[in-house]
Parts: sequence; structure tokens; C-alpha cells
Amino acid sequence: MTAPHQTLPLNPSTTQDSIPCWSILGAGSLGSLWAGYLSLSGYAVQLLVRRLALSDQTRSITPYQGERLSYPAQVSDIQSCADRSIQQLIVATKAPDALPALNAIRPKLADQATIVLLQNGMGAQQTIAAQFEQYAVLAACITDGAYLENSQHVIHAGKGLTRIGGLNQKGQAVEQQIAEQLQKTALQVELSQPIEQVLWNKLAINIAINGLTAVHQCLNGALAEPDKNQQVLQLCLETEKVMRALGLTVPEQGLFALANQVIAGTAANRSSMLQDTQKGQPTEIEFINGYLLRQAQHLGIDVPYNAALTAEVLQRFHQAR
Ligand code: NAD
Ligand code: KPL
Repeated sequence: MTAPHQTLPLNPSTTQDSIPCWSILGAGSLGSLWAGYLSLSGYAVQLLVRRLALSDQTRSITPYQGERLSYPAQVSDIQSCADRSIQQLIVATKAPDALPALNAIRPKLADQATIVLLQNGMGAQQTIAAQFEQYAVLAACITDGAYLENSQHVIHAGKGLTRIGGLNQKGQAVEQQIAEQLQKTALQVELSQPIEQVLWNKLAINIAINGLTAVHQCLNGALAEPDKNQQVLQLCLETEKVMRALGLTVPEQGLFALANQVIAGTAANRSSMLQDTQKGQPTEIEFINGYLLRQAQHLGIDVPYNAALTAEVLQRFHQAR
């Protein structure tokens, strides 16, 4: 039985006529989190999944430090979605799945569609912005934490910030109104430009932490131990070199100091990459340390620590692919 539906207060400026529909590709942790918050704020939400299960139509969310709420969302498989019907799409797959998932849904996109990418790391966003240039493409950099208690129920475990910005000109033309829509939900959303710098800032931290926690099978806090912290230092120095060569701003206190702050602040966390390895899922390494490696190769910069870490993660955790 479904719990009685409760709604969060609707922003008075939204009217039934003007409420846009959001389609969300990928009903995992983050896709469900965004589906829940958008739906509870009055938006019509369509969750797009690869295979429909009978239980799919019953969805619920535990908002951050809140009570469990059920929310209405139409769950559809991609094939049953009408051609050119999707106006606003959120891509909530892992980075390696984002381009294949979007290619599969391409015929369903309306001519003026907006695509919002939620992936960690970098590379997928840039490829998509180039291959889907006729659409408005935006990227979001997210520090919230969410996980699925079961396939229908999502828990918002860590309150964070979503920074969003257009990746191409069409994306930049609509970024303000997209940010305004998202700001009507319980997510904390800021418009941030240039979004590439924002994505790089998060990427740099993920480069320093995620791969190492996977190879050492440790919590983030263990990276403060001297032997592991030396590896963090080398990864940060390589990242700084590449960021400077690309004309990006390196955080004022230096990446190593910033990475150590995040390690201390998230000491008890299992990083997303550690979790992927423990679930036997492919990791996002190619879009984190692997992305840095590709940029460095392009610039002719040597990044041996990132190269070795990427190779080790691929060799140890991607064998079955
Ligand atoms: P997830 O594995 O929980 O969800 C991804 C979903 O995408 C899965 O349900 C999968 O079945 C689905 N999917 C894959 N290919 C698909 C396709 N072709 N069509 C339809 N669905 C498809 O992952 P997640 O934790 O939600 O993470 C998504 C992205 O957000 C990742 O890049 C992650 O690093 C990033 N992120 C996650 C969090 C978090 O707290 N979960 C926080 C910040 C950033
Ligand atoms: O973003 C993260 C992740 O796990 O992907 C960090 C910042 C490392 C926190 O765990």
C-alpha cells in the first residue's frame, strides 16, 4: 500500500499552466533524489528506466533530516516514450553510461530540448556537449549524498550544494531559468560560471581521494596516514600542473591542503569509488584520474602517479567488463 501523499509547499509563483515537466534518465540514487524533490515541489516528473518493473510506480523519499514521503512520478521505459516529446531531460546515470544512454534516447528529444548532466568527473559532459550541440546542454556539480534503501526509496543522507551552468551557448541561454526551476525545490542550487572551473575543482578532489580509497579499500580518513598522504600529495601536484597549463585557477591554499581538509571532513565516508568496487560495479576512474591523464598527454605533461593509479584501478576492478 502506498503511504498517503504529502507535498512540500509549492512555490506560489508556479502555476499549474506554467509547470514544466522533467524527464529523468536513470532511476538510481541521484535520479531518484531529484525526482523526489522535483515532484514534491509540484513539477511533473517522468522517470525513464531501461526495464520497467511492476513495483516501479510507487516511489518515496526521505528528505534530508526529514520524514519519509511518497511522491508521484510516472515511470516509463525509454521505448514507450513518444518521439520528440522530451523537453527537459536530466541525465542521472554514472559517467560511463551517460553518452550511450543519451544516444539511445536521442529520437525522443524535442527540437529545443534542454539536457542537464549530473555526472561526477569530467569527459562525459564535454563529449555530450559536442555531440548534442543543437540542444541546450548544462552540467551540474553536486555535493549532496544520496543512496537507495531499495529500488523505490531514496535517502538524502548528506545535504550539499548543486552548482549548475551551461556547457554550450544554448545551455548558457537557459541556465538562469533552469536554475530558478531547481531553486523551487528543497535542493540548494546556485548558478555558477564558468561551470568548467567548478567541475575541475571537484574533479581535483576526486582525483586525490577516490582512486586511492579504491586501491587501499579504505575510508577517506585513512588517506591522512603518512604513506597514503604522500600519494595524495603526488596526485595533487600533478593535477595542479595540468590545471595551470590549461589556464585554470588552482585553489588558493593549494590542492593538497584542500584535499586534506576534505579528507578530514569526510573521514568516515566510503568514497563513491570505494562503494562501486565493493558492489562489483565499474568505477568512474576513466572520468576522474583517467581524464587528467588524457589532458596531460595532450599537453605533453608527465603524470606518472595518475597513470599508475588509473591502470591499477582498471586492472583490479574492471576485469569482468
Ligand atoms: P546509480 O548507480 O545509483 O544510478 C545510476 C542509474 O542509471 C542506475 O539506476 C542505472 O540502472 C541507470 N542507467 C544506466 N544506464 C542507463 C540507461 N541507458 N538508461 C536508463 N538508465 C540507465 O548512480 P548515482 O549514485 O545516482 O550516481 C549518478 C551520477 O551522479 C554519478 O556520476 C555519481 O558520481 C554522481 N553523484 C552521485 C552522488 C550520490 O550521492 N549518489 C552525489 C554526487 C554525484
Ligand atoms: O565526492 C566524493 C566521492 O566519494 O565521490 C568525496 C568528496 C571523495 C567524498 O566521499
